[in-house]
Amino acid sequence: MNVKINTSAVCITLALSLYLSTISEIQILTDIKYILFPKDAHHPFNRVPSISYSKLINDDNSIDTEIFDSMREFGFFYVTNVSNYDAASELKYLKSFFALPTSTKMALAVKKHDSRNKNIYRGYGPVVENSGTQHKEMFNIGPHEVPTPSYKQTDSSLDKLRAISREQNVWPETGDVQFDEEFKKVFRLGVQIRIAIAQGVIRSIARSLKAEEFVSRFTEHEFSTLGLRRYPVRTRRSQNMNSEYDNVTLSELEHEDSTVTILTTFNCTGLQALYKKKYIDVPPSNEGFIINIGTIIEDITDMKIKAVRHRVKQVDFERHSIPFFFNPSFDANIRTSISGRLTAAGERSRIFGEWMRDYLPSVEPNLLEKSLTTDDGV
Ligand SMILES: O=C(O)CCC(=O)C(=O)O
Repeated sequence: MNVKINTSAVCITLALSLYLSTISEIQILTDIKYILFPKDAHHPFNRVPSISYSKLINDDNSIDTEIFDSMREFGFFYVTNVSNYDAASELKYLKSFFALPTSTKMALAVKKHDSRNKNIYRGYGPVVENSGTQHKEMFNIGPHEVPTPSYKQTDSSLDKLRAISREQNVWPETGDVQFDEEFKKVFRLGVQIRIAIAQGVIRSIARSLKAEEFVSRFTEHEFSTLGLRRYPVRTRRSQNMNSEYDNVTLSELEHEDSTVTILTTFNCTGLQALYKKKYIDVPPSNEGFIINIGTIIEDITDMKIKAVRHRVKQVDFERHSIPFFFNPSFDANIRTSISGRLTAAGERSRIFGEWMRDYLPSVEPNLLEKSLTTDDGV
């Protein structure tokens, strides 16, 4: 690669950087950088901010404008310098999990994939061949370690689903006790770190919107899920794996999330986000996290921040990622926005649990048995 460096531009930038960093005028520096290095301007995501973890969880309101502006323009931002977080360790245990024998993984499969198992919502999902634009292996972990609340067949579908939202985790039993314990430790901590980040994000958005009530919609977050993902290299390609938007081959279909996502992509490329009608590569999260919101939150916040449309393009290496979907409480009001307007989700659902009862079957057919989604015949 032939890289040309403009030495005077480098010197001016360094000098300004030293001066400006002392007075925290980083945005001015960024703007000057685009004048000096026009190439950077072609990658708009270079302007997406990295927010310090400690400022976020300690409610330092100096970060609020940066978060809000980035959520409004790009629909995402980064959180970095996360104390107590070791992405390399998560990646190591994620890879070891997916390398386990199929029988060990299938013992943890959700009921949809093995009807002998009890777990319905959290657990293992094998790669489903010929699934078009979706091509991934999964293991889902939630925040609940105590037994799933019991329910009776005569309970309403909503009450049954309320119990499922608190489904107890299943964990691998490999015969190697040390591995099993470490695996649990790493990902239980991973869930806690991401919950703390998500709550910090919600509080920051609430401050920006002057809407303290917004925070109370997330007190329980029972349905939240950490998803370990492995995207294998495809051995075969066909037209139904290609995007209808621009014909790029995908391993995750274009979509918007629903609530709040704390995403780990390690050093893997492949994630793309829609910006000004074009899909653009999102720089990997490396040691930190990528934060975005989904359509329900966009609507509750009266469209003041954006649910970014994104996808994963097929890459020529085995890809790994860990999205954490942080959800409102099962009983949270999703019917009205902060300003009191009726939301799109609210036309059918009063509370988040009701919305999930309709949504899950549409994105994961057969995940929930019929008795969990309808009250017919009860
Ligand atoms: O793997 C990624 O980078 C993104 C995953 C994603 O968009 C999803 O699971 O909803």
